[in-house]
Amino acid sequence: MKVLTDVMEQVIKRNPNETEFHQAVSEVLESLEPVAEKHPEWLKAGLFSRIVEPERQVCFRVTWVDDNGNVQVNRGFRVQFNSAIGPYKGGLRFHPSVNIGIIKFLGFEQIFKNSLTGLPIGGGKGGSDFDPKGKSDGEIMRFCQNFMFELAKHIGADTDVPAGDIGVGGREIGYLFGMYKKLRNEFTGVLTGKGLEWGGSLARTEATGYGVCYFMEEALNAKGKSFKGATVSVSGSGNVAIYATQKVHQLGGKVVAMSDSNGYIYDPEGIKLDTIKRLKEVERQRISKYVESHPSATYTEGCSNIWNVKCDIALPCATQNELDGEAAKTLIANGCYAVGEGANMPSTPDAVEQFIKNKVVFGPAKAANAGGVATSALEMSQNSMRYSWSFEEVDAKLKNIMVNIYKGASEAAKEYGQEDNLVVGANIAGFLKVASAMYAQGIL
Ligand code: NDP
Ligand code: 2IT
Repeated sequence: MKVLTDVMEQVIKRNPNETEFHQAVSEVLESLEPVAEKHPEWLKAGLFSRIVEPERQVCFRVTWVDDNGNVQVNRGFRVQFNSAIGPYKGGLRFHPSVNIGIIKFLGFEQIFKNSLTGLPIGGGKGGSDFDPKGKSDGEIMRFCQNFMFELAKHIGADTDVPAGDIGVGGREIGYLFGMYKKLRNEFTGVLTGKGLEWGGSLARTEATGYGVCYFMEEALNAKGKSFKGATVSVSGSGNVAIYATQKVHQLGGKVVAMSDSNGYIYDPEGIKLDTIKRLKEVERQRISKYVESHPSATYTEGCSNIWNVKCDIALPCATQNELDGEAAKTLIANGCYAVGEGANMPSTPDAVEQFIKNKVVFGPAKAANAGGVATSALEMSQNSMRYSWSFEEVDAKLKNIMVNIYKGASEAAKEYGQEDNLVVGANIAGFLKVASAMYAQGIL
């Protein structure tokens, strides 16, 4: 459709070199063709050109002093993409690869993901090109404090509520929260993923990984399949990968491969998660160390080779574009029949095409990994009530949300003539609510 092609051209022209952002927008706009045809009033209201432009983006200098007394300079970002259905909500990523294009792709995806949860949260994302690897606790703390010094001017419990993402976990959220509280002299739910003693929600740590499995179990059940007895590969070994692996094991599957950015381990007897948790959550070590205590396992250099391992179900839980068309073909040739995206946009467009064409049960990131942010929204509710729910209560709500996301995406896919295509279904279902809200609120 000409209007959507024009929007895409404008996005490329206006945001040169932001390839990940182009990729994310292009996929969504393609899915929205039938919606645009059905809603001429949205076209007239310029809704499609508006939704691809962030409401606000801030970029700032973060200066800090390392343990050797050297001054270090990093760049901080917060993109406040869309607030039609609630305060901006989305994680902070600390990784040397971070730039404005990456934060914008993540923020854009977040709009639709957050809408799919059914909870009142808008879309945003932030982060820094700061590399936490090899830094002391003191360096991490000083960086977080200086980052928050600036970020505090732009966020708030009813304005914008950041959380974790790659390189930002409980430790970082603690330092960020402490500094926000000191600067504002107020104790509010301005961040999620907080510690349990100071406003955090039970099950938030587990939520993204568990949610991916709840979503995929529902999608698999619809095809007469399940995790029970399945062999599973999970890329990454961070927050999402660890708790996805835990839930796969609880559901009766066996995870045989995990990775980090250096390489992957293969343990045909099933990965021993206690070892991974010790190495990654406590010692902050490389995954190669796993083989030292598990002789049944092997380590292979190069993280993308994990997709050569034969598996029934693949859960990419590391980072964007980690699974390309060739890897998708290899997985399919080896009998893989389901893929659930724990990471944001881990499959390249070629890979997604392979999965859809070959009828692989494919859970796209926006839908499959929405459990993390959904539970963040539950943390916000608990903070507002000054009350907390039990683990079982939060977990039950999370499961219910994931089942509903599956239903919403699969129904939208069917309604728009693309049965079983959850990519199209999730994009449409996520978009409809935000679009109606933007339309109702006028030309802004
Ligand atoms: P963590 O920092 O806890 O873990 C990230 C993992 O991915 C690590 O194993 C890391 O390896 C690996 N990784 C990171 N970057 C790369 C890279 N460029 N190449 C290869 N491997 C890489 O992050 P999370 O587990 O929180 O996040 C993982 C993914 O899930 C991200 O895409 C994130 O956006 C997404 N996500 C996270 C949510 C959350 O609640 N945390 C919610 C929804 C999505 P290494 O240690 O070697 O760097
Ligand atoms: O990508 C994501 O959804 C997250 N990193 C979690 C965001 C959140 O606000 O919990």
